[in-house]
Amino acid sequence: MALCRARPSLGRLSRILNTVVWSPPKPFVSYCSSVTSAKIEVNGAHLHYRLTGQGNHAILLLPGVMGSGETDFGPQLKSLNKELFTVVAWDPRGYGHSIPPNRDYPPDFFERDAKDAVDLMQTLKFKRFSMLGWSDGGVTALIAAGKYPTLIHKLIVWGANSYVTEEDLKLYNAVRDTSKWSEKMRKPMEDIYGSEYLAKTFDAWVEGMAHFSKNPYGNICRHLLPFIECPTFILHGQKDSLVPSFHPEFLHQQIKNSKMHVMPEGKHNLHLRFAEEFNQLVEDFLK
Ligand code: TYC
Ligand code: MN
Repeated sequence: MALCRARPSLGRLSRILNTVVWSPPKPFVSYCSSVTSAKIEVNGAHLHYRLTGQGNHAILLLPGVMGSGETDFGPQLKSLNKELFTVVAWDPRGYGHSIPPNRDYPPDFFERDAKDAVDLMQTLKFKRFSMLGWSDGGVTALIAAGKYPTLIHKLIVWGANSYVTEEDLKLYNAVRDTSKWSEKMRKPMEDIYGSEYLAKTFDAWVEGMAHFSKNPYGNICRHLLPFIECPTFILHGQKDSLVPSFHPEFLHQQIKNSKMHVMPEGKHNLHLRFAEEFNQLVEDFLK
């Protein structure tokens, strides 16, 4: 892991002050706080990721639908403890800077993301790691933890679901038309994708989710939950209007080694809106 040379002394003023006021010796090296950005080939796709920190505990951050490291995890890349953790935030294939390929939604798209995510971390030589998955990224993380239990240290999910109900379908269809999204939601996404890719891809996502509702019990990954072995922390925003609370409750009931925490003022984006509180909860759980 790269180390940065400590900055040269501040110069005359500090030398003068140092002769008067004792200050502790400065270490020769200090840790970089910068975030690096790179691409690496995994399963035939050139996956983009951001990386920061130099701790022994590796964490993968998994964004939501159409999400990427920079759009979804700014406060986590900035503020999670860099001496304890090495933080990787990936852009799943077809999202963020991991284009091409263009995104598609075959029936196994979450499994494909889960394999890509795990293979990315293996390629980067993080043998065993924890995962923080938001929303669709939470679904991916649940699948990865259920299918590759020996590789996953700890798991945190929020805004995730393991099946699709009629109520969920109504919620998806209500936001299907991206031209009707609020400026605040649409603008950052359009800047990355352009309006056409955003509209087409999000529509295909809704279609993909609708397919799950035809499975028994609307299954996405319910069958994998009993195979999750790692300590799991399920967070939920009481005011999340996109994900009804029966989803986190079901996860809590099905994942044996899980605990759940509800943030009363939290909405779907609780890790951005209440970043400090969220990061603290995460660090306490991972330590
Ligand atoms: N799962 C989406 C995500 O990954 C969020 C979402 C949930 C969107 C429900 C619409 O009705 C919806 N961010
Ligand atoms: Mn990115």
